Amino acid sequence: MAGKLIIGNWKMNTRAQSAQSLLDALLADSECNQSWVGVAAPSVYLAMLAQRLQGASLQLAAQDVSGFANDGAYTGDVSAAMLRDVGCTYVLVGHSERRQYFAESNPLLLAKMNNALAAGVVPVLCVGETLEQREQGDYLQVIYQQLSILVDIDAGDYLIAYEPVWAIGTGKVATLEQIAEIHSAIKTWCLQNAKPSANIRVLYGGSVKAENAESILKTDNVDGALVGGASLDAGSFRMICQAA
Ligand code: G2H
Repeated sequence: MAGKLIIGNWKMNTRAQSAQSLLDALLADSECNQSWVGVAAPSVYLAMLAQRLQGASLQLAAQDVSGFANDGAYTGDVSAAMLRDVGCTYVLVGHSERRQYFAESNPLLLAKMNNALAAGVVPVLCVGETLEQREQGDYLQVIYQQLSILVDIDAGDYLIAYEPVWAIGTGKVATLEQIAEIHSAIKTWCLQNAKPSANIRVLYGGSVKAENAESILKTDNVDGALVGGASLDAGSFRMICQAA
């Protein structure tokens, strides 16, 4: 069933061989080889995987993009134009692991969003609170502060992913009430503050698995899922896609 978007985030996993095998398994599966399914692969493998995706419905995504120029002296960076060049449809921006380990903050993330939009790659802005922030009760303010960069985006099609940091790779999943509350709050905030207010889509991420995908995807205002660990197993990912 179309309508929900499922993006697998392989993070820093796979090797050339296993990435190709995993992609081949997804391509051979009609639940996964759909236009509303994507995989965010390590950047070093994107071009190789793009070759295999020719003529397929499955979409290619990147996990990060440069906030600098499209070309130039930025050693190690990969530009939005390069991602577009190899056929990426989506790029994750501001995943909590980037915020935590690479100190990515709003000004850089705004530049990344704008670069992706200008290159024709749809950015997926990831937001979410830590356990400490949730326990302190100010989690909505944390999320609004992360969303605030959207005020400076004039136009373009982007997605938002709500990923509570305490639920990422931990096996802890936010309750359906918690997910519904935050997704609704994000959409309300966007309608009131962001310019491209039409059709804001919010994905949920954080220990999404075959067992919980259906209930999460049926929750109000959940427009899809960003799937980490479970996307590395074709069988599990298939069941999540099936629930979409
Ligand atoms: C959150 C998610 C995918 P996991 O990072 O982005 O990972 O499903 O392993 O919690």
